[in-house]
Amino acid sequence: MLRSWSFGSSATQRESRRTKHGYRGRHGNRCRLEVETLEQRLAPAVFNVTTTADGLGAGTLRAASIAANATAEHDFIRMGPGVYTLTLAGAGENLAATGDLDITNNVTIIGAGFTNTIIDASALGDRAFHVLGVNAKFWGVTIQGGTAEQGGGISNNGGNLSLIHCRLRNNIAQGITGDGQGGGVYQKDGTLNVKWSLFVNNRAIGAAMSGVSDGGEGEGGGIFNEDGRVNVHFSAFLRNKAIGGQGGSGIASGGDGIGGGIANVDGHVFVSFSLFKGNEAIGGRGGDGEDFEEEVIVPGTGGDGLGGAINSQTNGHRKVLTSALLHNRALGGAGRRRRQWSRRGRRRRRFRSRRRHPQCLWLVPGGQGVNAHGKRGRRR
Ligand SMILES: [Ca+2]
Ligand SMILES: [Ca+2]
Repeated sequence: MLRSWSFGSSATQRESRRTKHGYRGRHGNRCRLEVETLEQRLAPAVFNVTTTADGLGAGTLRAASIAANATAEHDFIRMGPGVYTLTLAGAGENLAATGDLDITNNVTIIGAGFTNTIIDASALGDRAFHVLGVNAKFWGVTIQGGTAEQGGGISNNGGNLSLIHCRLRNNIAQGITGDGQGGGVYQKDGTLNVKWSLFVNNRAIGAAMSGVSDGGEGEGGGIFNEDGRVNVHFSAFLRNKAIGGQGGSGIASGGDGIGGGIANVDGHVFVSFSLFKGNEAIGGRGGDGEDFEEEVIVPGTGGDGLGGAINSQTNGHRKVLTSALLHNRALGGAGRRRRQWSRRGRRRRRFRSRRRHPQCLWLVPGGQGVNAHGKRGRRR
């Protein structure tokens, strides 16, 4: 319990001075020392990560995460330079014991700069971090190599996530039975603040499907946001991709590739003083299908490519100010070959088509003009 010395009123305390007979106020009145019990104070702890290895032993990033979760205070985790490789597999667990590092209490993770402190989840078979309804702030780290259906690098479920001087690269949201959402970050019902950070070569990939199922959608190569708020300032999105999955053989369509850099569904996205370059939204190929009555093989249609840089649905809100959008592309997926039988034998012809998706707004290939609506990506 914290305690303090009290010298009577605060005014007297400020003006008191020590004499050889004790403390006296400005007007010479003697003050009596008292001990006063204060309310419970929460003192944050600093957990230093002292090894780049993974595990539950002392000094690991995992142990620091578990320890920070265990206290009610907003703690700090400090990491020096090095490549911190996460290896303790076990996805679907939410206490940071295996797989991703789950954050269940407010925390700030501080690295030595994103070129020096690298958190690598490529051997984990899971994303790197999972924020569950709390405040999580990252400063000066790279997060790379993570894989999950939602949030290859980080998943933020209802929390406040801040990425400052950070880099997310080579993370993949891989759909297994459907959509892949948020190669770098997946967010649902939360707030994401990105400042002075890089998203590089992250991918959201829809699952390739079988039977009559359409291919899964790839949504948000860099960031996928649903019902939340995303603020991006002084940051760059480079070569991120949203790729739709291939449709099944039952005349199924390819999945859409939506938002190479950012995909926004029913949420808010605000971008300023940032660069989007070389991001792509690519629709998946339609699957081969057979119509036995007509004796034709009917290919499924290709998925749409929507928003090479940013895609925001019409019931979402997005604002892009003073930013550069260069060489981003939205490509529709191709239909498969169409083979048709006739009495004279088989003949083949190319069949290409794309589904329309009128509810979406997306940026044209090349990314000129943030208010360009409804332009279709070119066919492949
Ligand atoms: Ca804590
Ligand atoms: Ca976990």
